[in-house]
Amino acid sequence: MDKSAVLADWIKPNNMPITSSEQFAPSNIALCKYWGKRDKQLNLPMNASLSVSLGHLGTHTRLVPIDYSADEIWLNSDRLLPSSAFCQRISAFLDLFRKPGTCSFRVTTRNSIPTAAGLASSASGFAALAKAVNESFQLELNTEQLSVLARLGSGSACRSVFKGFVEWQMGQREDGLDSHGIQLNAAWPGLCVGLVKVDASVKATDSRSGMQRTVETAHLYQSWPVQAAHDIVLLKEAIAEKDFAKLGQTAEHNALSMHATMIASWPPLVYWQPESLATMQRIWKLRKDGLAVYFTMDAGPNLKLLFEQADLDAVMRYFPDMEVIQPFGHG
Ligand code: 2P0
Repeated sequence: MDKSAVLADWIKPNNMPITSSEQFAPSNIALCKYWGKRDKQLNLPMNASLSVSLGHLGTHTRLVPIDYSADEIWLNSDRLLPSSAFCQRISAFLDLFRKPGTCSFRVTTRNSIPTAAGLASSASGFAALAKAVNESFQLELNTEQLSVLARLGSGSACRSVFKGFVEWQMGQREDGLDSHGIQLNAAWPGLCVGLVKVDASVKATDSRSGMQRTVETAHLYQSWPVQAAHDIVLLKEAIAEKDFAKLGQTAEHNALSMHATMIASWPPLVYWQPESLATMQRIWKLRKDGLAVYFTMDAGPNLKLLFEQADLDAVMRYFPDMEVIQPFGHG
């Protein structure tokens, strides 16, 4: 099934943008990762995932209908070449909603994520764009439908439509209408996410092709959906019980298990740099010495530390350059 068929009921005939729109969506960090698709067209996942949204850090997107024959796309004050991969992805997404040749847009995208943090922005970017399209075309979609829309742009974007803790339910339907984020009714004031930059350069293998290679070549991958399903249960228990050790341990174990499947791919996918491993070893030593700090990692060499506000000063002593985010505010 293709994306247009999924959206057929939501898009009116002779669809035209009515207004401009400016929208924001937060970045998110997965505590149980999305890795592997059962449908590449629709970004339908092999497993459910669970994330925390990063408050005011994310993407602001402004969508303005224009008279020119091509889209004009800006990223952090730079106008991008229409042939760039970024522009092509955005224009292809907009093509889902407009009749060919009927309208173009100026899309202005500004990331409030510190560029040095090494955080991916496609999740917040497509979530903000989905919200802007919804307003501009007056589609009047509810939040779960918006999450479906965002997923069609980038899988993890379906979680960035929401604040706080978000579960991406994998769903069963072929059209994916049941595969979207839902917000958990829970908050954790004082929870801290520390961004430890190891290397901010563009990674060699993007997530999209990395996860495809893992699914196709890693025998170890067979155990991944089973572990992820179990980890979601543990994380929800940890959140309900405010059991930080359980949360940190489950998130770290989940991230390392995902990386194990990547390493077991062929050709091997190793996103770590020597400094990534050195940082992990420091964290394990700090934990052995009694400091409750854990980490998670995505498809790159940087680490995201998890700890509570009571330990903020202690963790900062060991990682003075770290950027700290408190998704739920102070404890
Ligand atoms: C996650 N990642 O759950 C995982 C962990 C990377 C590692 O979601 O192909 O950019 O657009 O659906 O969403 C990155 O994957 O991939 C990702 P597409 P996406 O955060």
